[in-house]
Amino acid sequence: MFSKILIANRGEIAVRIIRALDELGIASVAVYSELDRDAPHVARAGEAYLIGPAEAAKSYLNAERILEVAGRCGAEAIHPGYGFLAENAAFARACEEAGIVFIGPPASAIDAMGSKTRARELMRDAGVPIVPGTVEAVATLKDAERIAADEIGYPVAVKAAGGGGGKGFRVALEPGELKSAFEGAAREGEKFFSDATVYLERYLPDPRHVEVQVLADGHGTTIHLGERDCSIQRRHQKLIEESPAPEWIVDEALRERIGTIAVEAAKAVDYRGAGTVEGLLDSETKEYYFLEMNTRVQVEHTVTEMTTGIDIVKEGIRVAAGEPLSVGQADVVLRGHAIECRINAEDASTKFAPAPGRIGAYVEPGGPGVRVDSGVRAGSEISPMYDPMVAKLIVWDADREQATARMLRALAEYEIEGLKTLIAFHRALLATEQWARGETCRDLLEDREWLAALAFDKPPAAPPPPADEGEPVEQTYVVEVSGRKFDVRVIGPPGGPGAAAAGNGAQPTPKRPTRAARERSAETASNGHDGDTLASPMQGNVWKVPVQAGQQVVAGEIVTIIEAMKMENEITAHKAGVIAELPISEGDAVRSGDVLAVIRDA
Ligand code: MV4
Repeated sequence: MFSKILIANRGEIAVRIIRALDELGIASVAVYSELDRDAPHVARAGEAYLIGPAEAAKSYLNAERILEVAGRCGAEAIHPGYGFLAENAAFARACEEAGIVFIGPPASAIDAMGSKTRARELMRDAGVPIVPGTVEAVATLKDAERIAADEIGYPVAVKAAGGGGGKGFRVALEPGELKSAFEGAAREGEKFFSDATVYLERYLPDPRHVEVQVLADGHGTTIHLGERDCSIQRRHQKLIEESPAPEWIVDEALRERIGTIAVEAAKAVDYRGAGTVEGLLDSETKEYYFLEMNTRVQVEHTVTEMTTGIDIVKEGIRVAAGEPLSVGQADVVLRGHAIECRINAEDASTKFAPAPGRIGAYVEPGGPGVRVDSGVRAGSEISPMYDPMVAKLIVWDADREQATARMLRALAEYEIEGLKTLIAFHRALLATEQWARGETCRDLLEDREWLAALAFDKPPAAPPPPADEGEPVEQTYVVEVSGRKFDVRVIGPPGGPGAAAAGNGAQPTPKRPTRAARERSAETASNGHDGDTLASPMQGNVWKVPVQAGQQVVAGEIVTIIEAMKMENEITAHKAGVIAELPISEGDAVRSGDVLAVIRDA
């Protein structure tokens, strides 16, 4: 077994991995960006090293720097978590060349599953059912038109070959829509994956997203841990996941069948470690189709851990160390029902717009059957630079109905001051008939009126400012010596440099936001637009501007799409009129409160 592992990640998953390492008696090494100096994953690890500025490209994606730190501190392996470098085959190879174990599958398996067309071809050859469509790239619109009309039939899905998780996914319900779907998917593929290649699938009307957790070791064992149902998603972002699927959707025989499909899929690419086979289930015909394989530990691995009692992160580490899995297929017994709610810093009432900010008071729920995997604490800043997920709330109970009641109770216990999160959305959704009936809730997630009722009636209270004067306190200063983090304790008067990181030994004092930040948040709170001016509700990058100055718009028409926190956010006209000013163009960086357009009455 390893004696020291570096975690190339941040937030809740870094903390989750460190917990596994603590239990296995393995030393942990955190890496962090300048923005994450005070982050829990840094405090929690045995050692921590600064790897660069806030931008992920210069820190958490900086493979060279991370490998250099691993070499310097003597880590024998790197755990990538999810996101960042987790599915980067070049990084897996670079680890191998540096003599450091990449905790994940072989680079060849990442490559095979990374290309969706290659994956479909491999799966078809292995006898794994794939969604009917092409296994080869479709080069031109003309080809697409012919194949859609003669071989697949409408509606068709156009997907980017480099895609996954819904990026570069467009639907053409009829021939007239194919051109824009084809071009849209290609453009998005180019933008996100530097690959404009697309392929076609039959579009299934209202399938369920059902995925299977697999584990494989280097001793010939590949097993599955049952399914997760992740059908509650919006714009391909999963919001709620459960394991198992509702019993009237997946019965024991179907579980056996899709479990076997998933094991076959993993074996076809010589898989190692923890992975997930994603698929679509037609709930009427019970037909199951392979969609893609995620070659990493996933956000929602937790619900499977709750129903199987198997620690998926630890099993992945064991396998990477060359050990056999600690369980065989016969040891996998599903018990009860688990549900996970993603607690994102988002505002469901404004189309799930990112809502970064600083957390004031913070109390996590507890009690029987409740698990919280979080990467924050009181005073933490949720930055627009990273993923908006602040925590995952997971519950377990004997069945789906009781697990739902327990989740509602836990959501009610959760206190997150100063930040807009999806807690209210989850409470509302889990109380619906649709959820109780196990529906995919796709209509509800787009229902403006239903979501509008979840609006925050007032800006959440700002965190209290720390006391400016008083008794001498013990303060912990974070000091970096040659990039390595040390905590230095100083007894003295409060205030002074580094005082923001001060604590009384346990709870850190929330930082007071800078004046500029307070002013910015006041602007956002005032709704973003007054009169003719449409102001940006968020910080991000202008991705598209489908309108032009001088053009007439109706209220609700898309004025621009801003990319922030990995999400595309449609910003719509707040009133009808003529666009008098349009001071933005594609690629611009905008801050919260910046003017996007001025719309005058026509
Ligand atoms: C599909 C589909 C229908 N037909 N593919 C792909 C990524 C995943 N996030 C959802 N994806 C879908 N792929 C074909 N050929 C419908 C979806 C889909 C979906 C599936 C199950 C449950 C909820 C969904 C929400 C949006 C899209």
